[in-house]
Amino acid sequence: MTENNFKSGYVSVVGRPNVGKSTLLNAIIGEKISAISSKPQTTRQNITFIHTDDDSQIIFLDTPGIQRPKNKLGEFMLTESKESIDEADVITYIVDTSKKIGKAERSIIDILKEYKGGVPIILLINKVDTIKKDEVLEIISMYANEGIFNEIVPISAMKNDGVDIYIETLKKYLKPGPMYYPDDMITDKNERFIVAEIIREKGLRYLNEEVPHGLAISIEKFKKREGKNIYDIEANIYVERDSHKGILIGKGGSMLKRIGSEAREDAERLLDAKVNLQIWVKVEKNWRERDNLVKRFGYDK
Ligand SMILES: Nc1nc2c(ncn2[C@@H]2O[C@H](COP(=O)(O)OP(=O)(O)OP(=O)(O)O)[C@@H](O)[C@H]2O)c(=O)[nH]1
Ligand SMILES: [Mg+2]
Repeated sequence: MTENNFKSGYVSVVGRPNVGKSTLLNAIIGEKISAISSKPQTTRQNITFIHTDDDSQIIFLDTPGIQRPKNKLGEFMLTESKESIDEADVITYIVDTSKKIGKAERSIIDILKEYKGGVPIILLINKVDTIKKDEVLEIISMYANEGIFNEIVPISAMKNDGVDIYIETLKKYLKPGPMYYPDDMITDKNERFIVAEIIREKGLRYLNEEVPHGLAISIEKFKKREGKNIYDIEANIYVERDSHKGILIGKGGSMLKRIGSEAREDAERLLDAKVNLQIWVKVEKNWRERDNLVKRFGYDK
């Protein structure tokens, strides 16, 4: 492959909350970078995933699920998703296997119609592992009727099924371009960020209702011990209310212990080292409504 045939470009991956955007991108890169959970609104900011092979470099943006904002954090999240669409060379829009185009999906399609200035849009129908083949065909034709998708590809991000077909399809729409990042770089986020997301993900897994959505993680210390393969990490978990603090800590500290020990295991895998993780719980009343706090917790340009 000569330099001239090398292709590259930015690909924005958008969709409703919970359709599997982060699952797909983690699968493509083969590393757990983005948090994944069964609760909506897991991803809160754009995260770059870089996929480099012999003839291309694709720079994917994982984005927050598009929905109407309920607070300042929600406003930031929606801005992130929309900006990623603005910057994209190719848009990837992910939906799940719902048989009807609901209100939430309709509003995203409207946004895409509005933005479509010659930017190709690939539609991915995810989670096809949960339905039958003929149902997949029905869903494909339902979306084809919208008339804005250059390609429609059914996949299962969780089973890594159809993901290679998606990458090959995507390459057809990339233009010749340079290698923007070193070929061994897979994300623009550092280990500190990823560890914070690991902790938040465990919170999303084990806590319910509003509590997990009001978590913010701040890494206070992140240090490798001199001459040893051990990291000392200290984190604060912020909750929005005093009552949430008790829920997060749990009976006799059991909930916090569970979150901490699972987060430590994941962090050890990420860093390939032993991790000593200490977590404190703090309250910042209604921080998601407060501009300065939203920014302080990293939800800022
Ligand atoms: N059955 C099935 N489940 C999937 C698949 N892909 C993702 N999921 C599940 O769907 C849920 C949401 O996945 P995420 O990757 O966090 O979804 P997201 O679109 O990034 O969500 P937000 O960040 O909230 O916008 C998780 O429980 C995943 O395990 C799939 O191909 N099949
Ligand atoms: Mg996500």
